[in-house]
Amino acid sequence: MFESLQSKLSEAFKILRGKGKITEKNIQDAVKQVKMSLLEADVNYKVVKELTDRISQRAIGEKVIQNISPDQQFIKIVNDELLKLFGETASLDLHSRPAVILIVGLQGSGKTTSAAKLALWLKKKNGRNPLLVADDVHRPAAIDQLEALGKSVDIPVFYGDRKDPYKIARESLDFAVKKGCDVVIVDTAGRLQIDEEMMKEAEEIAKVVKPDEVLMVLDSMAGQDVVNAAVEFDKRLSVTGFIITKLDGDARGGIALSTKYVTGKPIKFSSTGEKLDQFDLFYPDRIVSRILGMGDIVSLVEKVQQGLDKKKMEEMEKRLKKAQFTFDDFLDQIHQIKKMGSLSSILEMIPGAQNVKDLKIDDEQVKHVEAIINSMTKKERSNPEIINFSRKERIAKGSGRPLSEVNKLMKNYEDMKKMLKKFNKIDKLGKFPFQMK
Ligand SMILES: Nc1nc2c(ncn2[C@@H]2O[C@H](COP(=O)(O)OP(=O)(O)O)[C@@H](O)[C@H]2O)c(=O)[nH]1
Ligand SMILES: [Mg+2]
Repeated sequence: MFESLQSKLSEAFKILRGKGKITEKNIQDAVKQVKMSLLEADVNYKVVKELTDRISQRAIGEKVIQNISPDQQFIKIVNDELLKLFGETASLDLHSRPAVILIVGLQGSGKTTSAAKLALWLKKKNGRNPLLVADDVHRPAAIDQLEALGKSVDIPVFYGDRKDPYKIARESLDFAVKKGCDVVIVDTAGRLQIDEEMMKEAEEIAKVVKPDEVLMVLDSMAGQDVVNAAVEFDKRLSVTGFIITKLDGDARGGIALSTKYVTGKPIKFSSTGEKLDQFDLFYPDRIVSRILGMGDIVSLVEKVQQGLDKKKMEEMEKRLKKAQFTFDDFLDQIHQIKKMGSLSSILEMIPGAQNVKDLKIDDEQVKHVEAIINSMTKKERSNPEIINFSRKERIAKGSGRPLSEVNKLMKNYEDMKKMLKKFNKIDKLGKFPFQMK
């Protein structure tokens, strides 16, 4: 799957390979190649625009990381942005008893096969007791097809009078209760194209069975108009998610990459073959790693990025031990803490830190603190004790913050320093409390 997209994207990465540094020009070239690759893979143009805008913004804005080459860094960015496009792995909401899943989609997309696969998946992975309902009465073979599939995995199939889709739907619910089935999967008829009659039928069936989930089946090998069909189905039937099929073939990627963005609804399952167990939840990270074929590089960059933060913390630790805590460190520390989450949760782990009041940090505050520190001279930052009243006044003016705020920051700094002195005493007895795990 996605071979052609993968090889085109690797051309984009090559543009940055061997380059000493990332410049705006070579990023633009690489992004342009990414754009072309995606368009050729039949990705919706809106998706392409959004995605490449984000990639180029990040690539231009991001600092070059030591030990990572520009193309590796770029690959990581593309990876992250593709992941964002899919969102989290989504599951099913099957709380009612029996829960009902309506399977809809165009003809040949893989509805009947997917219905059986999903039944097997729910049985095996979730311990559910499914009932399959053959509600495609337009193609006589469709009922037989589902019946055969059900038999092969020992799952009951209901088909009623084989004629009236609404009656079949209604009766299937009673049948499920009688049989002790806790989830009902209804296979419906599809057409080659969107068709009013088909839509009406699906709508009417939905009214009868009141589905918990409406899953539309999408053939990943189909053209882009399938995404438009998805929008239409969603409008009429309130789709809750998609099953993307035939990912074992040479799908171009367009359907997989466009669906979530265009419809706002997640891809929930992927089907990767004709065998009934070739079916699973849709895992965005696996798909992205297939699209990029760069799993190793992505994890390398991740490791280095984590390592960078760790190295910074270790340097900080050394300086703190020597009580060389400056305003530059202060700012750095705030940024690090912000990245890690809430300050209070970190402070809780530090003995004595409960005495430091009012250290809640929000973005606005960080900006103000940053402004104040930036208005200090280099000398002031590394020797805060020289900051007298007139210097404070100058700093307040320069940063556009009130004098009281400058005073408060000085006070916080003093508190933090005092706290560190305490730590250093503790350290003589045991471990330094800022130890990295
Ligand atoms: N290779 C492959 N074939 C599939 C997959 N899903 C369905 N098919 C095949 O696609 C064809 C149409 O499937 P079917 O379930 O009858 O589609 P329906 O018309 O939507 O019900 C059948 O030959 C299936 O075996 C898949 O994930 N991979
Ligand atoms: Mg079918």
